[in-house]
Amino acid sequence: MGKKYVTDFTADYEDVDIHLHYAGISTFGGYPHTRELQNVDIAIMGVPFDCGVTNRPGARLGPRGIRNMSKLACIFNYMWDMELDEICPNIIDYGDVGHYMGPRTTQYMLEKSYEHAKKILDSGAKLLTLGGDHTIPYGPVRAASEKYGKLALIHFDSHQDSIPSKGEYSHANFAYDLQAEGYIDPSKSVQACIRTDMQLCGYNIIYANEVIEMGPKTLAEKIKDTVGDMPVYLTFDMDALDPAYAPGTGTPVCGGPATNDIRTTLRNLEGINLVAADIVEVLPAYDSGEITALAAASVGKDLLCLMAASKK
Ligand SMILES: [Mn+2]
Repeated sequence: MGKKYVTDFTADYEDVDIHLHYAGISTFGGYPHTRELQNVDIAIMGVPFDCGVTNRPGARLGPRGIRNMSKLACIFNYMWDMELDEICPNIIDYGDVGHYMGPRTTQYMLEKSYEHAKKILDSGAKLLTLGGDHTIPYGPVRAASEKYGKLALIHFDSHQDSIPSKGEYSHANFAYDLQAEGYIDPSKSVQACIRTDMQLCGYNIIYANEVIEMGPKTLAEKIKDTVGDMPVYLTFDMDALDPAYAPGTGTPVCGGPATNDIRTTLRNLEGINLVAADIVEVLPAYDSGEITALAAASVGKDLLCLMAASKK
């Protein structure tokens, strides 16, 4: 499934698997859509869910928006001196799970995303989940912790998402609930780019102004020092970025870093033991010029490389 570039201009393009952004069925990175999990290195799974939002809806269209920009974002190896497809020859797009509209919508999403994440992780594959709003990490985090033990969380967000749900789930609860349930060790975890104040529950918080002042390489070192060699779950809320770089998101907050600073941070996290990750809160309807979806897809490519780096 290696990527082919257009070098033979006499070829019959319909017969060649040429990696064109605008043609073909839209899977993440152009990877094959299958649920066959034998020998899979990384599976990408969509959770088109946005019934947990407290402000703008529309993140249910996030997986489609991210997939649409991903062939453009995934084609180059810029910043990563690795051939992703050589280290991970079997990357798949698992498709979408947990979509249902009815009285049990949230519960159904929580159950199905957990079930499928568990199948993927138990097969030995790593998992990248595309949200959806920030209610979607429950299933993947629980499944990853059952496979790998207590997790360190790397949480990029402008919000702490640390309000206890008390069983009424929204996109503002997972960081509290999942440490209270014992899946995450907050003392070995980092919340970065924060610019709101919610409940403190033991996480190491690096506020957005500190992120910008210290720069991406220092930020990456601080995060690596905190998570050490623990299995890591990384969750990336697009509103971690400044709204100038990610306008298409549900609850934007001014004062965040640029896309390039965050990509450089991810590049410098090489060495962490990343077992699963997600990207959430892309709202295509509010996204001018597909900036946010492109940034999300680029972060997605970086996360695949970070997963591959931890396999080397
Ligand atoms: Mn947020």
